[in-house]
Amino acid sequence: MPSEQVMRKNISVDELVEGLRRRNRRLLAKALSLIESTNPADIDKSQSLLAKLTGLRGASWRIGVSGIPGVGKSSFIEVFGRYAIDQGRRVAVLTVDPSSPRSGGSVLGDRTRMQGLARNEAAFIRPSPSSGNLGGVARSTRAAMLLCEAAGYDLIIVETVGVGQSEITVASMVDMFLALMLPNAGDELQGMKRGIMEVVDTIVINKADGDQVRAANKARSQLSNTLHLFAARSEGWTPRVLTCSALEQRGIEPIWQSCCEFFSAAGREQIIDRARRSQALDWMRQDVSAELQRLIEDLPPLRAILPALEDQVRAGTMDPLVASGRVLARIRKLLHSAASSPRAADKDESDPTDTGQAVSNMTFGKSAE
Ligand SMILES: Nc1nc2c(ncn2[C@@H]2O[C@H](COP(=O)(O)OP(=O)(O)OP(=O)(O)O)[C@@H](O)[C@H]2O)c(=O)[nH]1
Ligand SMILES: [Mg+2]
Repeated sequence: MPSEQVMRKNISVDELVEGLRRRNRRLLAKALSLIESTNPADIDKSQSLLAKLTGLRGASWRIGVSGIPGVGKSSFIEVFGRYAIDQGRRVAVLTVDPSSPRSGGSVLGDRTRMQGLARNEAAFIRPSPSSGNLGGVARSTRAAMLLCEAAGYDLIIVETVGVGQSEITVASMVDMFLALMLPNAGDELQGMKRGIMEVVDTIVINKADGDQVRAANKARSQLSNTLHLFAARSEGWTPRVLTCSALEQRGIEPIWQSCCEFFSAAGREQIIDRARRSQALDWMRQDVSAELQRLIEDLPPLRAILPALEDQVRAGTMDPLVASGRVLARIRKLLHSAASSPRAADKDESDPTDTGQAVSNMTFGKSAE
């Protein structure tokens, strides 16, 4: 939308920083749009915004909430978030949902399930950016956590749907990870992914109401026994299994107490701080690798050889390792010539015939046809 673009461009980074400091929700929303933007001008601006926020973050809890579709994540966050606000917290809810552009219905579903929070002055709800792969969504969610913290939110909840890689990604960006499960979870232990058991700090069995109470209690003891078989995710913390009903708003207090203990028990502060620093280093490295790959694939000499190599690998006429060897050899050559003389690299870039030649000499697999 052009009007949105123009408006965003007119707001300076300093105004955004000041807006966050003043806890202005409209400017927080603008800052979030800025960091989600892939427009090159916005990227420079969002970098300087993030740079200015370093050191401005207050103490916060970052909690991930995952679970299969329909387990009750949004309903739980609504009740849990309101409980947290009653304890004096300011709550930001972010969602990571890279599977598909979110339909209007889905966002609407979340809003109606988190109505109390959505209307509360002490809460801020931001759905996942509407497009992008998991890497891109995770990148902007990490930055979004920092913006929300700068705007005074001290409980950041990241909701993600528990299918595929997204829950592991979210686990790597929060301090504490909660997995919501259904009362029949105990029966499904066989099928339960090992991955999730290794990243949970607390399992919450939701929908422990009506005729499901007994099943939920049974699942609780089965899961508690199973959890012992896995290494704990967080140093000095033994994962727990609790039950609740988001619908009936029961069982929330013990979950809150468990969080308080997770964050406040002796020695936990240093452990969490260390974990955050190590996460920060991982983010930096991941960000560099992701961008590096894009930059390299965009270089004309690479663009000149990649499609042909990919075609041959797809057709089975070239071994994938031979193809990747060719690509890497070309990258090394480019890096070497760039390091010794930038002009040599330019020359290489402007010589597509050379690459074409190289490709036609590379038909290693042809003889096997
Ligand atoms: N009986 C019962 N139903 C619940 C409970 N919590 C949620 N539900 C219902 O379960 C359905 C799904 O709830 P949501 O909160 O939207 O679940 P979700 O996990 O956020 O779903 P997605 O965002 O689509 O992945 C809704 O119909 C809720 O009313 C609960 O504690 N007990
Ligand atoms: Mg939901």
